[in-house]
Amino acid sequence: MLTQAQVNIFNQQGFLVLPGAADAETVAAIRAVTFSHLEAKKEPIELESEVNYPGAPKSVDDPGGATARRLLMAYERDAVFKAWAEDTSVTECIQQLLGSEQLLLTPNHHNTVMTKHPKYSSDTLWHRDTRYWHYSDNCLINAWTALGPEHQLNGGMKVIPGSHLWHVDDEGLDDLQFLKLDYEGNQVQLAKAIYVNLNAGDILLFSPYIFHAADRCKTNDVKCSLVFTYRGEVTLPVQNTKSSRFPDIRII
Ligand SMILES: O=C(O)CCC(=O)C(=O)O
Repeated sequence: MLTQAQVNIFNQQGFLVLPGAADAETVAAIRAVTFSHLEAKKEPIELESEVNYPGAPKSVDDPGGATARRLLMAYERDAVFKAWAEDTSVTECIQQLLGSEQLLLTPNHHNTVMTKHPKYSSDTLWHRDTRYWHYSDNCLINAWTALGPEHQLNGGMKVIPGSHLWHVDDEGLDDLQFLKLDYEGNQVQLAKAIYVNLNAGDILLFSPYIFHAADRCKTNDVKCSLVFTYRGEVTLPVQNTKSSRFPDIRII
């Protein structure tokens, strides 16, 4: 279980790293399935060329156009991913942070192996995940397991600590609800951004309401991370939205 100090960090900063949460054997098993599914192009896959983010190939016919960005439906994809999503050493910590009786995993958001490939990956600009999510509140938690080192050069995660507690003016966001980089009112907050350096097996727990971003991969190795989203019983998906498309899965 987490210490009170860790709970306080999560509540104040909006994120918390659990170093070495997955052991080397677990990471190796998850990586083996990931690379075999990438090799086999096992659907469903989101391609870099589909997202239109800076750095991504413009179309599937361009060089690198078939590069995967995310292996979707990770929980359903393979028993190795499912087992990690259900591992109590992590899920009980998430339940503790949520202060909930139950813990549910949503197959509708993240539920993915996020990949960043050399040459053809993209920049994800500053956003809150909740921009296209529909819940009764924002008390969800993402669990991002690093399957290798993650840092500034290979597209590692950046966060703005404490930004899950801000109010942001509409003028501070562009049409896709990314933080405007040239908006005066965002400068003080953008200056607080940090990279979250991770090693294989570390977990980054973060509020989907925190502003986060990541650059493209500038190294020669594929970076990959397994990502799931959880909620407690009081946080309900709004019916007939993307967040209720598939029923949530009871974990605890
Ligand atoms: O690795 C990235 O590009 C960031 C991914 C991300 O923030 C997201 O999928 O919400």
